Amino acid sequence: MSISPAAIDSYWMPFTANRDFKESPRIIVGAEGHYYTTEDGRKIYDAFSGLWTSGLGHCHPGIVEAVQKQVATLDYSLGFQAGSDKVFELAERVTSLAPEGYSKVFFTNSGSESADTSLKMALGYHRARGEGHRTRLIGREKGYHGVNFGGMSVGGMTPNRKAFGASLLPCVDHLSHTWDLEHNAFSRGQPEWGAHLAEDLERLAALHDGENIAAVIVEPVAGSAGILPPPVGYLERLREICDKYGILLIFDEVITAFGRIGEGFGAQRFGVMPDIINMAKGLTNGVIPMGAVMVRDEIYETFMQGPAQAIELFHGYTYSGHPVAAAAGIAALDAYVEEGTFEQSRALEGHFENALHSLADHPLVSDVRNFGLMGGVDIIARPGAIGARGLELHKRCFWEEDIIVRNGGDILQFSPFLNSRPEDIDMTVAKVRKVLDSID
Ligand code: PXG
Ligand code: PLP
Repeated sequence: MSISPAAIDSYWMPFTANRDFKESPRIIVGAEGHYYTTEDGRKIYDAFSGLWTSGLGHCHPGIVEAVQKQVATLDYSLGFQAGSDKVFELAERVTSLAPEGYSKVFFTNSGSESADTSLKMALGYHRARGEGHRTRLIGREKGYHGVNFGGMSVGGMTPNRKAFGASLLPCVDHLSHTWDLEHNAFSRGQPEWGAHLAEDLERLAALHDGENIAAVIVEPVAGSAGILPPPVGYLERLREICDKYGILLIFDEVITAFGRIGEGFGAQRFGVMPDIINMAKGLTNGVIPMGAVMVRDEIYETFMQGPAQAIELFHGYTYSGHPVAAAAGIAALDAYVEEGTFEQSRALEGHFENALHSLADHPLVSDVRNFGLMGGVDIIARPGAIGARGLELHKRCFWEEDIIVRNGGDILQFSPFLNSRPEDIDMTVAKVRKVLDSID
């Protein structure tokens, strides 16, 4: 059954070139394992594992069963002054994957909500400590923290900000990004050059006074901006400077948590412990929307003041801790442990890195970057038509090669399943090369 033109026309799609899409709609109607099914009955290999979401594969039987059971048992429960059994269980399971010292989790419905929640927690924490003057928030150029006003303001992707400039939060500043073709082109994993870029925080501390800064938020590996791994020593240095000035460090791990870089959290992979960790996506394997913010114990304890009947944090969402999402989360976390998913991911890294860097010799490729199972390949833009070649590549991969390859403008992004087979990664890269060879 095909979708009517009126239906296609009715939907305002997110982060999509709507008019271009509606000329040749790419409609997905089913999924199983590593494949989508399209409306015209084709099986499409998903080289982006959802939208960084579905590392275990689609329609994972354990998660499907847990969701089906939960929705028939407790479809919804209010989460304010009451809560479902499942959300408490999930909170404990999330903290059990975390390094020591993070024992409290707050639930949201997305990465964007996690970003805004974490910023509010940072401001509230300082106020509770009698340091309400710490109002400044620091993000980073090329950072992505979702699309709500807080996350957009600390974010550093120009197209996401420019139309809304006048309404961005005040009291925000940005560290410089770490991408540098002159020193770091075609780096494998973490670039050797660039730890000194963390000193930019010293500059901002001098400018605003470190005592006025509440928090610094960064992605351990920048994702949306095109996969920018941190230079060796960079995150360690950020942590040191934050400690020096009493600034909270927030890691936005919406992409990097749950095995994408071979550990439960990127903090563990890098051995750098932030004060707050944001997550979403892999928390439920993408099956039901859910995000979370996990904090160091001291942050939670600082809020636990005043009369016992008083609400400590005036923040929450109608769907915070939704029982069906929580059931999906528990089943996803079970699967990660039972199937050894993080270890599978780690074991695949070397193969993925070599496969991706095999594209480096292509005349249309200007940079290749990777860390864990995150990969970015820069395609040289068509003169005067930024993004056109990237979008055409995505479309031709879909129509001609039966594969989903995500483009962010002219950057191709790769997010293989955590349990991919090496030959599927080779197949992905071979198909991309084939399309690159024939694109103008
Ligand atoms: N923080 C980070 C680090 C993210 O990667 C968000 C926040 C926002 O999450 P929600 O759930 O509100 O979308 C993200 C989301 C891409 C791409 O192509 C990445 C994201 C979303 C859409 C596309 O890399 N990341
Ligand atoms: N707008 C209105 C009018 C509401 O009543 C609510 C929640 O009750 C919201 C927005 C916030 O919705 P949510 O809690 O789903 O984020």
